[in-house]
Amino acid sequence: MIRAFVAIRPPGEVIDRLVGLQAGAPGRVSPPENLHLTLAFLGEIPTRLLEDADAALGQIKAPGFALTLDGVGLFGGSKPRLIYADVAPCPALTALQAKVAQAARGAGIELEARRYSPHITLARLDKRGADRKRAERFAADRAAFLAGPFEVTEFGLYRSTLHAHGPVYDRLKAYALT
Ligand code: 2AM
Repeated sequence: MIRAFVAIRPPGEVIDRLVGLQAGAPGRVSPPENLHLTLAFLGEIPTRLLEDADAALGQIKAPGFALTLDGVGLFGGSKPRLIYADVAPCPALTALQAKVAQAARGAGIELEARRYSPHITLARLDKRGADRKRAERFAADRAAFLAGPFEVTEFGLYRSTLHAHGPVYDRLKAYALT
């Protein structure tokens, strides 16, 4: 079984901006190599299904597009569990995500039903909500964060390996947007 997801990796200068943005964040900050924008989380799937997903993802025809990161948000309501960099509305991203989801489902992968909410995870928080005050201040103080626009020219299929020190992500495949 392989834990896999499909994602966009921002270019180096945007990663640098995100690393700067993370300074002072509460919780477990994502290391620079883990920063990405998920398009679909495929879950723990057998190798055969991963191969089918790869074939379907390889068939996707979609143009490249410009993406802008805009602001900082929290997921989890009164017990925030995650701090993220938000993504400015981008119809081309929405269209690509729909194609990726369709490809994955077509390959027989069950995706979560919840609505797609594009974000880049900056830090994961204490589950009991202990970081709430700091997280809220952190996000509010950085509401004006802006990075990009940057060109998205490809997306990738990634493996996630869970370790005690956090997940390690490896890109297995890249797909060009043309
Ligand atoms: P997150 O950063 O918001 O947690 C690899 O785990 C990627 O898939 C992460 O970007 C993660 O999003 C995303 N993902 C979406 N649903 C997930 C789930 N149920 N479990 C783990 N990761 C998930």
